[in-house]
Amino acid sequence: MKKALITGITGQDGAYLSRLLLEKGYEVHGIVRRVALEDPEHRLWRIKDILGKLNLHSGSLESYASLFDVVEKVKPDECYHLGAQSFVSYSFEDEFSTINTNINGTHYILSALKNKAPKCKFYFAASSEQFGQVKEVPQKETTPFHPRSPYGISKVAGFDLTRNYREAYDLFACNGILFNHESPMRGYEFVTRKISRGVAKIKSGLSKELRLGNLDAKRDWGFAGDFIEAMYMMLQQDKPDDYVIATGETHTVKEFAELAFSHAGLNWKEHVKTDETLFRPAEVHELRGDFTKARKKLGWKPKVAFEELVKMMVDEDLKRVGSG
Ligand code: NAP
Ligand code: G4F
Repeated sequence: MKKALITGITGQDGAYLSRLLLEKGYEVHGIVRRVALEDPEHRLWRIKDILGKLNLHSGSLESYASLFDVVEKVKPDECYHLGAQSFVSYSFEDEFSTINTNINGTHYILSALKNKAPKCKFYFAASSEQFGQVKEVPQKETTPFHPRSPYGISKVAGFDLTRNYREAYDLFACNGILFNHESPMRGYEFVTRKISRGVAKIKSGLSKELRLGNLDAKRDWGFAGDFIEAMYMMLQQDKPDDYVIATGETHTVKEFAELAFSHAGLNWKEHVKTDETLFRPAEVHELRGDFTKARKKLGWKPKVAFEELVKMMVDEDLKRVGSG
């Protein structure tokens, strides 16, 4: 039985990926923070129903020793490094901890694998945020990086560390440059979930307005369930490589909000208020990915389209707040 180790197993992608790997017959191990084991009801909610099938180990991305111990104990065949401080906005508020966790965490796990499981295949959760002030539209694997946030900078460093471990130590290390991907399991602070949850609360009378920042930002939004399949596919190839994973379509935050509100029979203009305090010090204005390489080499393509994604998220939140 193959063994997979997932950092960030409690997050959106970790929750989808662990289900996929269990279905494929893997023994699935995950690294979680110690506090999560003490408060499973809240901190493990995304993997609550599969907890009995998972092997969880406590560890932190800030501690080399804790990661080293888990890698030594598990000796995984595949490692998916998804753990990170992933909220771009917060990375401006606490740039030092974001940079520390995201860069050192990636470095620690790579080094532990090199020492204790050098045959393990490694996936790094790189990001379209690395393109930042974009040099071309759409962005592909060869587009130069120009990150616009401490988060983006940390992901460029993780990307380079991953590539360097591949080139210097022959580690089977891949970068998945994933564009925004969403789902009903998305964290509440990200704009899509903030909108779908906001719509559900307004529809059920629990709230009247939704405060948002830059409505003109454009994102290439896909479905997390589709995107995690690409992670798995990258590690099943003969050679390690880097891939852009995206839908190729871009939409503004305003379009997302308009569709989400109208799906619930509401007019977004009556409820959405622009709040200048939610604007970022430096914005990434337009992301659109070209996934041609992934289509040709991995045979991957997205299945869920924008409209379906928005409706899925709103429907799920309406059910959760009890008005669906
Ligand atoms: P997420 O829901 O925010 O999950 C992040 C995970 O990292 C959580 O399990 C979190 O654990 C863990 N983590 C954070 N700090 C940690 C620390 N110090 N020690 C141990 N674990 C820590 O993110 P996601 O959306 O699933 O994304 C997965 C990865 O892909 C992230 O690296 C993200 O940056 C990257 N990415 C995401 C997207 C996207 O659109 N979703 C696009 C490109 C790249 P807790 O539950 O304990 O906080
Ligand atoms: O949903 P967001 O916070 O996602 P962002 O910044 O694009 O980052 C996400 O995708 C990256 C891949 O490109 C990942 F690497 C990263 O980990 C994360 O998953 O914001 C999307 C857009 C931004 O332009 C933001 O300025 O929405 C705009 N926005 C407008 N109002 C808002 C809001 N964002 C948030 N979070 N909250 C608002 O009220």
